[in-house]
Amino acid sequence: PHQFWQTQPMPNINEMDKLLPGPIQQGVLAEVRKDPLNLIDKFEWFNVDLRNEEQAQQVYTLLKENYVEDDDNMFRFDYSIDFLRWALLPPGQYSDWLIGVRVNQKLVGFITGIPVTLYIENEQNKIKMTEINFLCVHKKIRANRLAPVLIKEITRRVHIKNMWQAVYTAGIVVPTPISQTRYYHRSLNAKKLIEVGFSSLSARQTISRQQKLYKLPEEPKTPGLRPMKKKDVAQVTKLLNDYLKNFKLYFKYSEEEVKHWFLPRKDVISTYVVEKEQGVVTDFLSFYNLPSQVIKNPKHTHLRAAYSYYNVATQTPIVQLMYDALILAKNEGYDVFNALDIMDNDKFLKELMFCPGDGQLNYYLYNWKLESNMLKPEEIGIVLV
Ligand code: EN5
Repeated sequence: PHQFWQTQPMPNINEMDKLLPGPIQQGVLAEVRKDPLNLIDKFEWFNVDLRNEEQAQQVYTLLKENYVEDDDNMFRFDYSIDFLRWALLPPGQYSDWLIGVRVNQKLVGFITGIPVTLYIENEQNKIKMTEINFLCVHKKIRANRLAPVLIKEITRRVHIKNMWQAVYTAGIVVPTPISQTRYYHRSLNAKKLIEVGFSSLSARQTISRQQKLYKLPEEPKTPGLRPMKKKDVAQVTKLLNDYLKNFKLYFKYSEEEVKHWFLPRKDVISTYVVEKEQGVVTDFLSFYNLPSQVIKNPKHTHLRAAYSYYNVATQTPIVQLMYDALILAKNEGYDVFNALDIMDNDKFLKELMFCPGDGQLNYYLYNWKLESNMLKPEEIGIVLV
């Protein structure tokens, strides 16, 4: 098992305590291979330009048909092109960190990195690294062991930039997670969730009882709640960075980055701030739009899901703020609101009637040994999209 991961600088479950906290291997820039890894016949590397319409379309289609599914293969993520541009073209992005593999011009493999500054366990460990995402191999060539090659190639391109760590998440367990978190779901459209098989009715339940149970008011309750604008960037940056210091794993955001990650983009990211008195922002909430394709259903093709992103409550009670998030998401047409049990989410999940899902999300650090081998979900302060 794990033929590939055994060869990588990852803490091994059995020998965890022999390692010192910090980097597992010391990187040497001069030793980094200068040319791309070899690919088998007809396969070729290609740097994806997501600003190019045709290339964006190719990535979109590869992911739509071959990316992550739930355990029962009923739903598959359907990231939109605008979403991919948001997720993969942040400030400081490198043009050779969006890596494709083609066969006769057809895209069959993909992996991405974006630059991040991550704080690990304490303020001394501030590390510039990459956040890896969207590893995808076309279903028809899964036997070729292309995934390890994609991982090694992006690792090489990250090393060339003198960076030696990475952060990533996965639904599956490989050596070795630093935290295991769970998805929670809040029904917004009970009838549709049942029709597509996302939720099921227990013996004593009926659709109309569920609809009643999950009913929401028409308008949010918090006075001064409004969509975030450019003028809020400085205050949101401060609120966000101050809040994130409470966790053992968090990014530090520049104002440039907050502009990119939080300013509302239609059907991609929604951010609402609370402006209590004239000009003073005290709280904000945010969620991103990630629909899933419903794989086999006569009536519905898509499930519209909002995913909780970062929420900071300094004046408004967190339960009230997130209740408003549910109302806003419902009004924007979402069927379900999803959140992980990370950060302070535990403080609102039960009360707002989220239910645990059947999916886990494992967090990983590449080439880093933590002081405490495992972090609790509530110690995690980062959300990967
Ligand atoms: C990339 N860096 O499994 C990593 N979703 O619970 C991506 N379950 O939607 C990794 N199976 O439980 C992503 N409904 C890993 C997640 C992959 C997708 C996934 C799970 C998360 C999910 C749903 C549907 C299950 C369908 C059958 C689920 C039950 C809860 C229900 C919600 C509404 C109210 C009643 C209860």
